[in-house]
Amino acid sequence: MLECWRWYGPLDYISLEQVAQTGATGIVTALHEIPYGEVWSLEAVVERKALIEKDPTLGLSWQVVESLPVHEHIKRGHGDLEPLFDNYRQSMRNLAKAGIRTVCYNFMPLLDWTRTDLAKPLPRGGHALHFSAPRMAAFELFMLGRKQAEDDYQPSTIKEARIWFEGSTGQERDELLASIMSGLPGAYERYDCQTLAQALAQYDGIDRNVLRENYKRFLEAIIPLAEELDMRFCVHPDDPPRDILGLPRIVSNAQDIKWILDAVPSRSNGLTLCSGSLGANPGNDVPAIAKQFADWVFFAHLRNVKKYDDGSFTEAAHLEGDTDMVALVRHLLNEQSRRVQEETSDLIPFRPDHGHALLDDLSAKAHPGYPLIGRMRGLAEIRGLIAALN
Ligand code: DNO
Repeated sequence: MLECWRWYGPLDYISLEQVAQTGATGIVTALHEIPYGEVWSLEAVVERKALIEKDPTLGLSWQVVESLPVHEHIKRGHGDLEPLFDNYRQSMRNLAKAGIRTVCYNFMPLLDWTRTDLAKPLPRGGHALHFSAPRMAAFELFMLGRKQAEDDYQPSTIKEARIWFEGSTGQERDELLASIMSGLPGAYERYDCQTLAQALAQYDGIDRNVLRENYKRFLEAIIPLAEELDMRFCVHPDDPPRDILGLPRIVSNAQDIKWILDAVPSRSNGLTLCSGSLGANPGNDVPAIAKQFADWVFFAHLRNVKKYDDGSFTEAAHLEGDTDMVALVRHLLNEQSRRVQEETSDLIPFRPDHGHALLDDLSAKAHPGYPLIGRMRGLAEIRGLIAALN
């Protein structure tokens, strides 16, 4: 498997020189500054690649695009989609021309990963990302005024939510909103309560079946070209893997994954195995999912979560938490050897996904969830695990 590192490009607080010292060699990045729906020009792609590969002593290369974002209109099936599909396909051609062939994307309506707390103190020091069901309920019910959210939470969670809300300061509510919004990377619209309510209203009438139709239309528009260009598209699971804010989520479990692979069967239509996203749903056995879909895993995000009964979860250290990381990595390594024997395929790229903020991370700037030292710890642990299993 190929050790990779997510780097946010020139927007990142972490330099390529620092990335090189973690030991990773593959860079996972995107042209985050380009608004959703616009073409990634060949010049811009080539320029970013040259920047990554500028200093050969660092030994870095751009291996995976994360993400080539899918415009909201495509997810909603709104308006004339052909120009958006054309732009997407043009970006694909430009990436392929530059030799970048693995592309991660997601099909989550409106939001990307969602947390309520970006700096939950850990018992022995350091911070983790955290999702609190009561805080999310407080946000939905009392800040956003989404009445139907009452059906999505246990009564005890709603009670806790009310207590928190009534005792919270304006600043705490602002922080909650900012945390919930911070999963959206790059050039995007960030919502406040009012604009989020408006954006949610645009999803009225879009249930999971409609969203699936829209997703299938997207796959049909891009996968034939991906085949032609020998590209691997790998959908990222929903995070958390369940409906949120009343929005349907359709990439949350094994049945969903199967539906996607069957919707447009192709060697170019595959999966980003994100253990942390899938692992937040108690119904998901992540190593079993990895085993079931092993030959469709084109990219892996490795991290762990600790779940609580009310639906809350905390990001755990990479080898701690509820997912058996040893079993999971074993399945991926088995698949890796199968590919090497049968297909002479490339190594499966993986990255340590997220990390705790530890030591000097606590005083350094980083994108939420993406500190230097915590992620390096995660990578080092997984590297050790791989060496032991090999
Ligand atoms: C979170 C990431 C996601 C991922 C996108 C892919 O840390 O794994 O934001 O990049 O969902 O489209």
